[in-house]
Amino acid sequence: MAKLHILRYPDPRLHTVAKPVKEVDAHIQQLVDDMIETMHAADGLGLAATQVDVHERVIVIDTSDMRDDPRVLINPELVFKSEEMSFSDEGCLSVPQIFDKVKRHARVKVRALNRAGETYEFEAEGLLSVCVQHEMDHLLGKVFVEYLSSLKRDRIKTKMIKKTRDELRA
Ligand code: GNR
Ligand code: NI
Repeated sequence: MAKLHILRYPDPRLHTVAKPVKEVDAHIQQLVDDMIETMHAADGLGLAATQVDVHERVIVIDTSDMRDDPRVLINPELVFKSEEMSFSDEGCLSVPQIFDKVKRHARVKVRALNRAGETYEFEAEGLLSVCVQHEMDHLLGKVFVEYLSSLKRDRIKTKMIKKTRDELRA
């Protein structure tokens, strides 16, 4: 197991579009295990491979209270999106300490492959639904701040660049 480095916005690599996984082999399973370790160590609810600079369609999500029930979503597709939308506060491990409201489908149904390479489906609402949509955006190269006004986004960009520079100096 290994903890991976998480890219920070505005790193241009966060805008890479991920490719579908061709085969769920030992290499992908190792990536999944490392992503779960990285997500748990960072106290995140989810992590997309894009955030660790791997551009394949792999997501891990753990919204369980005990943080002991990680879901693995390989090549995820939304097979249903509710017309009803809802707003909730989002954050991102690639944009630390920034939280803002984003509008998402209230409910979604997801089809994906698990860590064993088997197809499964689940329905999500609430926080899990938000996380699924947030992580699937990452695989398309999209970060949640792109839903905010350009004024807010520019302020966040400046703040992140400064924060990263200060951390490197310290
Ligand atoms: O840890 C995370 N929390 C979170 C809170 C509200 C909506 C989405 C998220 S996902 C985020 C982890 C992350 O950056 N995943 O890409
Ligand atoms: Ni994120």
